[in-house]
Amino acid sequence: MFSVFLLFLAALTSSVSPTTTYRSSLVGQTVSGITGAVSAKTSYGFFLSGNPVNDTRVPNGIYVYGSAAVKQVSVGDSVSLGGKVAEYRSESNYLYLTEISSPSSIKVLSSNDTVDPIVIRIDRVPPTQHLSSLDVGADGWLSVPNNQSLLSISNPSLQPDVYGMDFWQSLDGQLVQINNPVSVNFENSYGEFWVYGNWNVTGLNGRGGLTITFGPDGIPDANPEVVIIGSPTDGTENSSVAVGVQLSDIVGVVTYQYGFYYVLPLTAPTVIATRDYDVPPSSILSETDSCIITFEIQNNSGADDDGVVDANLTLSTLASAIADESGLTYEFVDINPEDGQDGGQPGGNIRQAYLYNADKLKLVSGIPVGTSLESLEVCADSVGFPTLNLNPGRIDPTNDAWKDSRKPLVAEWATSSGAKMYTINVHLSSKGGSTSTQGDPRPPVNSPIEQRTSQVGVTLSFIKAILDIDNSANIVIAGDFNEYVQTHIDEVAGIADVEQYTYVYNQNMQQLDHIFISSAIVKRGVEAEHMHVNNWSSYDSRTSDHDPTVGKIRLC
Ligand SMILES: *[C@@H]1O[C@H](CO)[C@@H](O)[C@H](O)[C@H]1NC(C)=O
Ligand SMILES: *[C@@H]1O[C@H](CO)[C@@H](O)[C@H](O)[C@H]1NC(C)=O
Ligand SMILES: *[C@@H]1O[C@H](CO)[C@@H](O)[C@H](O)[C@H]1NC(C)=O
Ligand SMILES: *[C@@H]1O[C@H](CO)[C@@H](O)[C@H](O)[C@H]1NC(C)=O
Ligand SMILES: *[C@@H]1O[C@H](CO)[C@@H](O)[C@H](O)[C@H]1NC(C)=O
Ligand SMILES: *[C@@H]1O[C@H](CO)[C@@H](O)[C@H](O)[C@H]1NC(C)=O
Ligand SMILES: *[C@@H]1O[C@H](CO)[C@@H](O)[C@H](O)[C@H]1NC(C)=O
Ligand SMILES: CC(=O)N[C@H]1CO[C@H](CO)[C@@H](O)[C@@H]1O
Repeated sequence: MFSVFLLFLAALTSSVSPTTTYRSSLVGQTVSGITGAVSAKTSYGFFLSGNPVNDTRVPNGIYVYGSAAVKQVSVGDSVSLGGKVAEYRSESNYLYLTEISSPSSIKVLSSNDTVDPIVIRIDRVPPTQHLSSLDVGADGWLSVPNNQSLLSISNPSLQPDVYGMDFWQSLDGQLVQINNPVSVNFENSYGEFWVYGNWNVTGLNGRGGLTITFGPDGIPDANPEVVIIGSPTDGTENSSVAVGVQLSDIVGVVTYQYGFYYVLPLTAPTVIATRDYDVPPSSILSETDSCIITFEIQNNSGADDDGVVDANLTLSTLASAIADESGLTYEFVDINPEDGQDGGQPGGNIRQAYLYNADKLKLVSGIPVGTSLESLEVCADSVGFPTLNLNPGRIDPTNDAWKDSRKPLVAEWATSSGAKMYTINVHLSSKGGSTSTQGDPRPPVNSPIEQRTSQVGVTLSFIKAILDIDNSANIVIAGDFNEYVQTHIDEVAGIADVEQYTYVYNQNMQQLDHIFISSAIVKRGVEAEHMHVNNWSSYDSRTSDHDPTVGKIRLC
């Protein structure tokens, strides 16, 4: 048990360490007589734990940085030392970690002492929705404009009962215990993984992950009750995890690095239980009724030949695979991009395409196929219905909004009974360049939100041109929007909020792939289902990082 008197550290942390805000006012000052028990050691430093502090905003632990000093102490030693109060961050978009640098006069006062961890859920309960008081705006942490302030400059008072970042900051340097942890993603390339413990969580989905949902105040929920588990301090090997895997209890120290609050476990937890990863087939079945169309949005298959922009080998391979599985003959259509102009993996010439069962749907004929740079126009046909000048065609491909990004691929279809439909296949700019959810800019930088907004604007103008001619036109717009929105078809089809995901990133299951439908289609009723075929059981066995979605609509 906790057998040493650590009054100096307790006194120190309330005035030196991150007090009741994020940053210490004593940075740069030299301090002496710091006393505490060593709760954990890494190669570069160690964590000191002091007496409990009544004020839950004040951490009673601190990181001591110094690889030589590490060699002078053991876990369980009560020590006294001096040093300089310092702050460190490896990147300007991260928060600062307060630490004691250049430790000196290290004296071991006693050994084999035990530090009691703060048991999360029993001693302290993490908030489940908001990250920071600085995430102002109608959409909280997802508000636009973002980067309205920097946490390191505003240095707000900690409200650990309300804000998730404040909660973990208030435990900085302390030893904590997480009972019954469950992972919510695969481990990353460093073997780190995100968990929640046996406390209340929000957004819990059927696979055991946490989905981004809306909180009771209508603001998106960031799931701050999940924390990332870093490298074990004793050098033990981490376990390979997946969504919903249950692990043994974790005791570790809270710290901040690489843009997130971490728990560094004293030893690696072990896997206790995995889940049933079976993926049932879609319950949405295709029908012979010529008015009913079943469709799937799935990932883009890029050809990676240097200088070669044709994707017909990739698409014919997919069509043959479908024929082998189902006996159905699928045709395909796409438009080659200009070499290297549509973003994505260099040389990949990633693009959207359509694979379709020609027994159900045909491209409306008599219209020329568009080229990479030709722009679609909507006009009225002889009987006053909308029609296109290109089929398929690309929306305003030379518009700046599409720089280094995929141009929407539009097609005009007819069923065997003569009903018409327009489909708009999008893949908006990716989120590359965004800052971490727990970083310094608040709300976090969501890159390039301005470009995605322009892309949606250009696409909407095109849709409006169709609806201006026929406001009961059948229109489906689908694809990877690279943005979280509550999608239209999910709501119409009644998909539960927590099952609205097609992707997992860090601590959040999220929906980046969406389907929007025109009101004419909504009126006739729809079905939709996200097929979690990437059963999230192992990183290597997944087909793609996105899940496909199946929809069924009635066109007449
Ligand atoms: C901490 O709380 C306990 C119990 O409420 C109280 O007895 C004690 O005086 C408090 N200590 C400080 C330093 O406020
Ligand atoms: C600490 O405990 C270890 C093992 O339990 C023992 O070998 C060692 O002598 C103890 N050290 C002190 C200073 O009591
Ligand atoms: C956020 O804003 C700050 C100051 O306004 C600026 O210095 C910084 O570059 C911005 N960060 C990003 C990632 O855009
Ligand atoms: C979980 O939430 C419920 C309902 O809000 C509450 O009654 C309960 O005390 C919470 N449990 C814990 C461990 O926080
Ligand atoms: C799509 O799937 C293919 C083949 O399974 C894969 O190689 C490719 O990376 C995926 N593309 C995207 C954008 O997910
Ligand atoms: C791809 O298209 C090229 C050019 O039209 C053609 O020569 C080739 O046979 C096609 N390959 C496949 C697999 O369809
Ligand atoms: C998960 O899916 C992959 C293919 O996507 C498959 O290879 C693997 O066997 C599945 N895992 C389980 C446990 O069903
Ligand atoms: C130190 C250690 O065990 N690292 C491993 C953690 O897990 C990842 C992924 O399984 C491995 O690549 C690391 O080597």
